[in-house]
Amino acid sequence: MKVLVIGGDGYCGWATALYLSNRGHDVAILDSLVRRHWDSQLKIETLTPIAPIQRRLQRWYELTGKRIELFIGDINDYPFLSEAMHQFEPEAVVHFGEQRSAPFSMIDREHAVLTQANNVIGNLNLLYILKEDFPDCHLVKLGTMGEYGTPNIDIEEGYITIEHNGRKDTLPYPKQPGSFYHLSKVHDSHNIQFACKIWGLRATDLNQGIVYGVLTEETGMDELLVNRLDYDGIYGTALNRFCIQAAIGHPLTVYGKGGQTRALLDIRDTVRCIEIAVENPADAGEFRVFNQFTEMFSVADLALKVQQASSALGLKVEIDHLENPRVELEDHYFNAKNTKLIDLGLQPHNLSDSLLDSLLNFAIKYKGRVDKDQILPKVRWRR
Ligand code: NAD
Ligand code: USQ
Repeated sequence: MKVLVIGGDGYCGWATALYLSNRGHDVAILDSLVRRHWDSQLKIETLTPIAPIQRRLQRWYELTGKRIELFIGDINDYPFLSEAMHQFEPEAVVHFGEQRSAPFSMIDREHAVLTQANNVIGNLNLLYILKEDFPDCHLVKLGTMGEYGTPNIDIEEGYITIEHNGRKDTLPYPKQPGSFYHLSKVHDSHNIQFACKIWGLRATDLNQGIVYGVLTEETGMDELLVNRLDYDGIYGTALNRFCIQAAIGHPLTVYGKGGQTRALLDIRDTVRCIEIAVENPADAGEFRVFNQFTEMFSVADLALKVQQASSALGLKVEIDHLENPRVELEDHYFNAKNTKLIDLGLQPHNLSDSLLDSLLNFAIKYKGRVDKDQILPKVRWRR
């Protein structure tokens, strides 16, 4: 199939673009490269030295003979988006191209506005170009498990059947997100659902959990194909961050009690989930929602696992409980469903000692690039 990967220079998008290309799909990447720009503005860098996108794609071609077309530009620029879509004529668009850090969105007014404008308007432009000229193209949109928040009941996949005053209906699952970033995803979901209803578009909203790991078969083929791996207090996410902290002997930064439970998945499962969604499109008019994760862990559990795996490698690692910079429950019920992707064939890579071992060794390999000043969290949610 012809698949356009928006945000294909990023962590999930790069791994996905190569994976789909390797599996025989005709892939193009669209990216504004704004993430590289935000990194330099924030004076942060991925742990891994990532090559310029053109160099990455050239290397991919040299190694595999497969071409990935490249469109550099912003989906907020509608004429650019329209031209790229007309040039490539995709059958599916995978949309990763958003500002994805919760702390970034909570820095100040400018960053909250930037996040919501970039994400919500970009996604709305995409809905319009699909409606205008590609009504049959399947939109595969990356949402987040964080849209649901942490309700005291089981989390369903997108919808919940409710009985109220003797009547019954299946309604969108309530959303209680925890940052202006997570809120932008909720706004996107609403806009996509509305567009499917009024224009008959076909869309899959993938409520993805926290992604961990770095190596996929494709990105591990060559140093020039290496993926980004964020460890800083803005873009670094829980488990990846803990492994890099362990590698440099920094105490693991658990926020508060660490009882916060989250849904997680291996990056090798991210790419497979996208393939499953692309190869099994939603029906015309259908707004389909899958919860894209494989396991649930508390933050304290994750820290403990990293501590144990580190000790097996001879690293002595301490766990710190920092004052929580966020506003979130640290003790709560969390039980989310995730059967839809498994029913369609996902075979999860559960978090294992060997994965932790490989991630720790990967972090050790690049530890000389770590800027220790970027480890502690600097953004606070409270006034
Ligand atoms: P990333 O920051 O590594 O990549 C995002 C890419 O999108 C970047 O290359 C950036 O330049 C590009 N981009 C952003 N705005 C754009 C725009 N307006 N036009 C064109 N390109 C634009 O992020 P990631 O970790 O790969 O996340 C990808 C998607 O998956 C995001 O939507 C994120 O919300 C979602 N997600 C990520 C995780 C995770 O743990 N990383 C978990 C759940 C959901
Ligand atoms: N946390 C710590 N210590 C750290 C980092 C995080 O205790 O050093 C805690 C946070 O307080 C939070 C949890 O770990 O309770 C997860 O935080 P995170 O930074 O790993 O992930 P989050 O901010 O939720 O965002 C990440 C991605 C985002 C994606 C989301 C999926 O950046 O794009 O949408 O994971 S989910 O968490 O399911 O919403």
